[in-house]
Amino acid sequence: MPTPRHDWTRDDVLRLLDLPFADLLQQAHAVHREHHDPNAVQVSTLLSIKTGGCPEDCAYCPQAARYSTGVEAEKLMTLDAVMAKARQAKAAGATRFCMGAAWRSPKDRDVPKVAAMIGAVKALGMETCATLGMLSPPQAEALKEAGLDYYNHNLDSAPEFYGEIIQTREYQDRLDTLGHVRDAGLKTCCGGIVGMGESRAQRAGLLHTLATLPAHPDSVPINRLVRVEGTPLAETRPLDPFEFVRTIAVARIVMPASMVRLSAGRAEMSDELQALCFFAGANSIFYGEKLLTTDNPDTGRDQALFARLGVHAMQIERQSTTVHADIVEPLITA
Ligand code: SAM
Ligand code: DTB
Ligand code: SF4
Repeated sequence: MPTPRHDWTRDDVLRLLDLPFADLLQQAHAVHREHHDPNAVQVSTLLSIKTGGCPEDCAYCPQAARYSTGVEAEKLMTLDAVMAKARQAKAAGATRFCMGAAWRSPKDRDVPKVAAMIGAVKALGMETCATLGMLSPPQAEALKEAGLDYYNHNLDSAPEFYGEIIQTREYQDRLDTLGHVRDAGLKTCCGGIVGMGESRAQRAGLLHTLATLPAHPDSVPINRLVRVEGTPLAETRPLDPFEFVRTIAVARIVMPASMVRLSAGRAEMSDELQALCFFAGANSIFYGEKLLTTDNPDTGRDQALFARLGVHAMQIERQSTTVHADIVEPLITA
């Protein structure tokens, strides 16, 4: 298997996005087959452990306190409540449980509480992921110590488009947190959102930044903007679905060994569009009726889609500290 390149130029990435659709998909699918089982999809369930009331101004986000979106601010969930949701997710066939909090960054006093959740979810035999905002190096280390496998922290957009979307923290803050996460030995989950009104060149800018990080993210979530009423992006013109598929395909080509996650926005996608995304190289999804606060397809629809496509859920096999996600089994019916 060829070693992934880290020297992509922005022009290389834009040239890929500009290819005729069939040429791009053929290339992306060939890369996909070279590095992954094309019929296996990793399945994670998300839970919002701390919802709403966020001080940040991310223009897409229903959880920002400053927008009237109908999302009420809640306290951090209890360990028992989180465990009940994790058990449910496991029974439904998810192998990774991802806990999200509407924080700019966690307070030090919150870290032991989240660490307890991570330890308990891990003890169920699931992989763990968290997305809690910016982390200091000691916070990243404490989460690793608790048994965290992945940390999700997105770049969200190209550097030059970022200022149109978020003003309460800098692009560099995100790069710094990703560095702390890598230094702590955590796996990185890092991607962005498309369909926020950016240009194709700006989508190339996002993909180029991701593909030239010091290490390719282990997991690359590509979110299609979920337009939430009350947010500044509520009326944004929906992205051409083919442009979304192109973004997935180029992510696959430039980060060939990474998992590419067909992330937010699936509730509004047809089965055919999702199948095209899998063909283009997407090999993980969020599974379960809710993302954090917005809808995701129900589990029955996903199980039926997997069956129709002959797709299997990736299972995890634990050997000491190394996790191999290479055994495939059918998605378990709840
Ligand atoms: N507060 C933490 C942070 O921002 O890092 C963690 C949770 S935050 C909701 C995680 C990610 O969800 C964001 O970086 C963004 O990429 C994605 N997201 C939030 N709202 C979205 C929306 N309306 N559509 C698509 N993706 C969204
Ligand atoms: C990611 O890239 N997408 C997920 C996860 N990481 C945390 C979140 C999507 C959130 C969509 C809006 C919501 O449900 O609130
Ligand atoms: Fe807060 Fe995260 Fe939403 Fe931004 S994306 S407003 S940081 S919850």
